[in-house]
Amino acid sequence: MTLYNPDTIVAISTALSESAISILRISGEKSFEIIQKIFRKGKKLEDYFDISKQKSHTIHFGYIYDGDQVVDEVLLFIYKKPNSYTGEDLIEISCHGGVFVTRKILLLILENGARLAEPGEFTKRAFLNGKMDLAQAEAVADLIKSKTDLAYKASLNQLEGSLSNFIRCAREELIKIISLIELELDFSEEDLEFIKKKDLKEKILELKKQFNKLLNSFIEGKIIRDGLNLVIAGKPNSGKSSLFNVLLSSDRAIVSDLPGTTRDYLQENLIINGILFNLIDTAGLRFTKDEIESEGVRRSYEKIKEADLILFLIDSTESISDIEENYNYFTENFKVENSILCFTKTDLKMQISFEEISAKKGIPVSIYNLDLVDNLKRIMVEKFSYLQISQYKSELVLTNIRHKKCLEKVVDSLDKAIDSIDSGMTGEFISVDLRNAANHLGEITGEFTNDEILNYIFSKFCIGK
Ligand SMILES: Nc1nc2c(ncn2[C@@H]2O[C@H](COP(=O)(O)OP(=O)(O)O)[C@@H](O)[C@H]2O)c(=O)[nH]1
Ligand SMILES: [Mg+2]
Repeated sequence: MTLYNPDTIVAISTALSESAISILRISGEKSFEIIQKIFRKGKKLEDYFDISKQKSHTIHFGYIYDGDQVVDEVLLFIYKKPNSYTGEDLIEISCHGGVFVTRKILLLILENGARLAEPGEFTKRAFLNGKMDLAQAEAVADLIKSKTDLAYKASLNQLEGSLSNFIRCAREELIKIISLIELELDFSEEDLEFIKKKDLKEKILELKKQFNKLLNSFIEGKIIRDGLNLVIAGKPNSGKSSLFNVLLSSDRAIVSDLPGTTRDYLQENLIINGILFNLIDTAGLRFTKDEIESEGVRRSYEKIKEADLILFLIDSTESISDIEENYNYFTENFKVENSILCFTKTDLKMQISFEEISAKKGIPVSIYNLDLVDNLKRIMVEKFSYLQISQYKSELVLTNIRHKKCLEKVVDSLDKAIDSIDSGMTGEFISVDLRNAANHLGEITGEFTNDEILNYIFSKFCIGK
């Protein structure tokens, strides 16, 4: 395996746009040597400054040179191995912001012997040098991408090692059990029993319970990380696009009294009480001969299938028979747990009373009544009350699909071990299943890994991280 690449790598670590400062990062064996060639302490080329003689974690003012031309005034941050983010000799150059200057310095460093870093390559090196485990490295990517306080807290929690510690402890526990079984095998002729089969099974069941609890947190974790898909559905003209706009406080979707205006779906982010909603406005649900609109309707149904929460709208100004028909459609096709029934346009002449609306477990909504809109928002959050920040403290949640897949394999192996115990198999068989479980646990933290897994994980990072 050629996991470790000794090249010296460089990247711009800040966003490339007009900004006050930018930061370039360079890491690897030749970092000091390369920067030595283009950095001077003063305005004269002779103002030589020996980088390798400086202490780690020091900052130095100076100039970047291209030949005998000054390119920029910069600050140099020096980190000596192993005390850097990557564990290698590392320099950060803080230069004036803007695309042009930053690019020019990047080119100079490339010309002097570094190579452009791949996405996530700095963090990959941090992992390979034992600065963090794989679950923590993945948390770095999530932290950068987090859009809400909840997502930020969950990824920070993971970065600080909460998941890793849990996995490590569980794995140690498993290995302890395995060693008892294997010890017994060594003494098999003497017929010694180091652990009773009944106790063994109990210990495995206890571990399995903990893993299942973590697995069950995945849906919550996914919503914390990626947000909650909220689809607004209902017949054309029921007021979907209007509600979408009011919830977002913008005129994002086109509103019209012509049915069938929204032909595709629109998606925008909305954060309420720290919960991220991916709000989706759909084309109406109806049979239509218009080809484009019917494609829109098909996409509406697709979005409804993927939804975590559905706002189903019924126009309360429609005839009572239409309202009943709509209501029946709703009760036959939607589940109470993940939908909210809204009767819209209650500022107009309604064909259904407020009492009947609440008897149908619906809520009144009008885009011209902000109290009703706030009430809807409150109910949207309430549906997911278990996500409220006050309840989410340091409770461990699983947010990463890779971790979920590994844990499922762990539970599967534990089930096999239990089967082996129940059917009276010998210790050899039980220990093989338990070893598999321990290995799958190790995959989460990266104790067992390969190039393919690492490339997959780090390719999703941004360059410069
Ligand atoms: N008075 C009133 N009109 C509304 C309300 N919601 C929507 N409308 C009107 O109903 C028509 C259809 O709305 P639209 O949002 O385009 O419905 P969609 O087809 O479901 O997206 C438009 O003329 C809107 O102005 C409401 O709460 N009150
Ligand atoms: Mg619309």
